[in-house]
Amino acid sequence: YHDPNCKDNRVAMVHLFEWKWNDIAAECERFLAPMGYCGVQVSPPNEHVIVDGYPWWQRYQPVSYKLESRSGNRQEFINMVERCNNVGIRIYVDAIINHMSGTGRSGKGSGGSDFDADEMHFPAVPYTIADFNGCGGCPACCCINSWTDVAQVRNCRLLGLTDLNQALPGVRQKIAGFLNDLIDIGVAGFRIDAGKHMWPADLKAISELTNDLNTKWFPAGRKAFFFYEVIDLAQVGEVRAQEYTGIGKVTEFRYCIKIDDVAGGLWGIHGLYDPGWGMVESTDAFVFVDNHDNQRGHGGGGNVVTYKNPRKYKVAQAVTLGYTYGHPRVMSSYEFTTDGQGPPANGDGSTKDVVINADGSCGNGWVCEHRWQAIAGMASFRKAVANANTIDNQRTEGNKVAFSRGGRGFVAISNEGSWSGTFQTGMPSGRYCNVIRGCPNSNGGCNGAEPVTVNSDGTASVSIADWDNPIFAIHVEAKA
Ligand code: ARE
Ligand code: CA
Repeated sequence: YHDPNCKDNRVAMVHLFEWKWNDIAAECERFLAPMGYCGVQVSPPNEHVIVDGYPWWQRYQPVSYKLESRSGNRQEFINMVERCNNVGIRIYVDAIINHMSGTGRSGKGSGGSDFDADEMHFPAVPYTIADFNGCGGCPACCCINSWTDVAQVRNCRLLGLTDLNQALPGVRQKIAGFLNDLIDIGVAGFRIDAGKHMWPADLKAISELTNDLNTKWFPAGRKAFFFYEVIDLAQVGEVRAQEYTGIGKVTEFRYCIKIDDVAGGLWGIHGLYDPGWGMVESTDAFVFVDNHDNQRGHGGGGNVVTYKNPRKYKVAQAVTLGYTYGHPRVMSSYEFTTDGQGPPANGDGSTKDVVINADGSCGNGWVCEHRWQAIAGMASFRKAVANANTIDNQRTEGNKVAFSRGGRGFVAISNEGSWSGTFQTGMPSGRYCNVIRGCPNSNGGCNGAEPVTVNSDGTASVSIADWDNPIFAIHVEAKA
């Protein structure tokens, strides 16, 4: 359950937040596979409520486990999983299994199913009131109003969302049935939403009911990857991220705060992983610079760097993808000005297509951070160094840092203007492309910059001069 099931040495995951299945399928083939990404976290694929104005968060209120959502229908989902797996890109589903829709909602979901949340009536699963937690032991609102009362956090309603009782065998079976449908289609794993709000023993029982991965793309006997969304900011009395490390990896939200600091002051890179603050060990940590919640002030927001600050964001991503701590996910956003704003939409509320401009950037309001050359280049770097778990030749000078990764890659980042000189890269001699500028091209050169020569003693002359892209990175899989 800890293994992301990547193809070859691929590592980086990208969250294509609110993308449609057809667009994701195309992106796997045209960009993610060649750039060395491992996989995609997709938005919740199941039927959800429809809220006026179509905010993105309507998809976090399930109506059923039918694969009919704003991103597309079941057949489109199946096609995406096939096309992505066929080029070695994995699909991870954002699974909402803590709850169904919020109270006060009823009518029809995105797949046309009837529901009535106040009656806890979700006939398309089916769930009835008996499948939900009652309000015993909860505050009068039946909701969570203390984040440090563990039983309340797990048994009462998060944001007023009707709370399933995962201790019941029937509920476990239905959730596992949903996960197994996705596994059989070919997904590689799950982000378990609101993991903090479910008991680890119940989650363990559910994961043990899941099938092995589809042998069309995975070796026999492989299990799905599980990573749990648990916001642990080390408050006294809060649920601890470590409660989940036995059943999968766990989101490390303290990393978002750390990386924001480090990207501003690179001298702090030694403290990126801070066990004294209770951060989980590297092999258990699922890390990201920002996520779909905290980039807009939801879910433990504040003090995170986002696409709105591009230079610092690239530095943060370069450290995240270049360093060794945790399993990394890259956020891919759409432009927004208000927190609830949904994805770019047509007049009828349907999600706009992702269009790709001639220069490789995205149009129609999609930000596509994962396509920024600095970030995509570092995704390819992470693949090249995947089996080199050491940091060598680290050199920190003021607000600048350089290090190599076991002879497979070398990175230098400057946060204080240009930095040039002779560096020990630890790499085999040869001609390499600075992947922050561009990839190798078919003429034996590099796009965007001249090749870099590493001498037989491992030294190279390195120069960082572009204020907006203050990073230099070479690796053994991008030779000129
Ligand atoms: C919406 C409305 C609410 C309304 C509700 C029900 O905004 O006003 O009450 O619907 O009708 C997302 C949005 C929510 C949205 C919800 C359902 O963020 O705004 O509610 O969808 O549509 C806690 C949880 C953590 C959770 C965050 C948001 O622990 O699991 O809150 N994050 C996940 C997802 C979210 C999603 C949900 C869960 C629900 O990533 O996108 O919500 O499926 C401290 C605590 C944290 C706490 C945090 C809240 O830091 O330690 O535990 O996070 O505060 O700020
Ligand atoms: Ca719960």
